[in-house]
Amino acid sequence: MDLSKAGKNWSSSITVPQDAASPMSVRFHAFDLSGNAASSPTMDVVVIDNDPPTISAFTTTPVIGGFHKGEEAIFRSEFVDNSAIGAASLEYRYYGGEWESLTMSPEGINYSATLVLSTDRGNRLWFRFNVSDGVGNTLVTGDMEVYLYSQNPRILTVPIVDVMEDERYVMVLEAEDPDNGVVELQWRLETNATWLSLNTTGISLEGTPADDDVGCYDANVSVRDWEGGEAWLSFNLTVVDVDHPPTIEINSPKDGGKAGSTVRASGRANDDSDVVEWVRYQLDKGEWMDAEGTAQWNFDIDTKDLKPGTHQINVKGYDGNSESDVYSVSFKVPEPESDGLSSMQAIGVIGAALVIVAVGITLYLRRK
Ligand SMILES: [Ca+2]
Ligand SMILES: [Ca+2]
Ligand SMILES: [Ca+2]
Ligand SMILES: [Ca+2]
Repeated sequence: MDLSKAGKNWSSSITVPQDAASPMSVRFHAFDLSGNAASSPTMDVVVIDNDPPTISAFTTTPVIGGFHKGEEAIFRSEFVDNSAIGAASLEYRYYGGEWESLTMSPEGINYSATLVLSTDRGNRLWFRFNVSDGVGNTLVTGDMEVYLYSQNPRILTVPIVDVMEDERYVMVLEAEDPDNGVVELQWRLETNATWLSLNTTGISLEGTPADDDVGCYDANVSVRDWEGGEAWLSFNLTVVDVDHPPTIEINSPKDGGKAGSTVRASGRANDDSDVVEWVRYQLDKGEWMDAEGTAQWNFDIDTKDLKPGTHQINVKGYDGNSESDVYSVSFKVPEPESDGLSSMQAIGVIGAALVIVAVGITLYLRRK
């Protein structure tokens, strides 16, 4: 190309192409008006690369918006440089954290890096690419923010599915969350078992079913991690019927009462299944005998041959399956003679005793 004259100097400018090899060779030629020519030696001019790499595309697996804590995220990117890519890295940070760096490796025309997403550093991740061409030109892309989804908690409890009537049911609830080791999980219970409730302090299901509660129930227990993660445990619960022995009520005689010539005993027998096959009674340690009736029962005791003093009546019932406890009541049979005569006899005995003491004292005094 021609040079143009400015004062004593000749000059020109050229645009060095981005892909120019280095060094570039330069040589000057000069001619005078008579046709004489001269050439300079060839000079080497170093071409310095001042163009940073550029990013032409990037992808992630899973796609942005589908990142889950604890899982791998693969970042792939295509970088272009006018000479060559020297180094590439993925820079990332979590909420409140410092930037960290992961080297990206060539993979075909791309560079890639695999990041295992932290389980316990929050729900947000920022990332960017940092690429250099090896001669000091660097591309740092803008920060990109990604939401990290929480993993679902896992319920560890194996449900207890049977409970006996009148027995305390306690099922301890246990769960773990792969994201958050110590976060407090929120439990919920849905059930048609009115006798069952969620004890949120101890985190357990508790309740005591009664005879009326015998039957089958559905229970759904759920647990949440406050980050959108949730788990369910559904099971059937059966309250098993228990046939309790009957109970006995003794209405008469009153305990400790005085008996006449006949003691009429009566009362009731109650059973959870309303079955009372028999009611039996025993006087003191005698034979067991059948009472009249069952749910309402009675019997008579003739006291004519009983010794004066306290006697005991024992009563028990049977529901075809088990015997009740033995229920007892006592009564008193009085002395046959009147109280007046007994007193007179007592006075006589005391009088005789006084005479003996008086004689004894007299004998004692005479000896002295
Ligand atoms: Ca470059
Ligand atoms: Ca979680
Ligand atoms: Ca029952
Ligand atoms: Ca029963």
